[in-house]
Amino acid sequence: GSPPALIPPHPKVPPPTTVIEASKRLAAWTAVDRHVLPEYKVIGIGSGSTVPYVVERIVSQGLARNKDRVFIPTSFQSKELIVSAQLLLGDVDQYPVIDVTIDGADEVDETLNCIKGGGACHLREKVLAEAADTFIVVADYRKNSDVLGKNFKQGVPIEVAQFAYAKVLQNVHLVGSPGATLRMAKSKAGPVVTDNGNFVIDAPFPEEMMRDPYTLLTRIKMLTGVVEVGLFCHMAKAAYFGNQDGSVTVK
Ligand code: ABF
Repeated sequence: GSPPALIPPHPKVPPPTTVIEASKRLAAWTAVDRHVLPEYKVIGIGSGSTVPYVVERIVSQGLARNKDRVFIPTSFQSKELIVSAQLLLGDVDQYPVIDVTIDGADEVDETLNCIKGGGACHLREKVLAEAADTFIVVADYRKNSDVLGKNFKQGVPIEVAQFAYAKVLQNVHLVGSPGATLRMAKSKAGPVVTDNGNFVIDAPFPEEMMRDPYTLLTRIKMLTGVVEVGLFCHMAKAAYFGNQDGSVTVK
């Protein structure tokens, strides 16, 4: 494809708190300005620490004022975000066709394949990405990569049915990730449980396998007990990365 374009600094983004926060905000604001069109009525809102800036820009652009415009969350966190910004909340079962979904990512490669699920929300995120006419990724510069797994080392997030986790773990080892582990809560009190009541396995794969994420995705998804894989292949239409110098890279 064509080389990533560099957009000049956004004229209206307020001064940064930290460089990373500023770069997240830059990406989010630029994506909202370009992709949340006034005629759009159904907007998917992703999860993670970049997405609050998406909502911030939606509000500051007055895009929340239209009472016909509904916002669909990808997680408990994004539902809270929508509600606290006083946006109209909807669900994907009411609105299975979404105009645009904007979401974060853990890493994005040269052809817009993504690792997602570091926040354990990738099942709903993928449903909303797929339901959207346009799926847009926003992130800071650390997520911009050439090969998945180079920056995000903890592995491919795999959501699994609780009772099946040990068998899936064994099979993920056989697929090529001997280092795969069940994700534990930070408190170490037990496994992380997703919004859907499932567990998450983190599976690092060798670079040669990560160079073909679609094949890897299909192999993992075939394993019985797997609910969804945090590899998003051929889904994103564009990705925006805020840079340290205040510019935005778009791929
Ligand atoms: C969600 O939040 C996830 O798919 C991904 O794990 C994470 C990215 O978060 P952040 O914007 O905080 O980097 O989008």
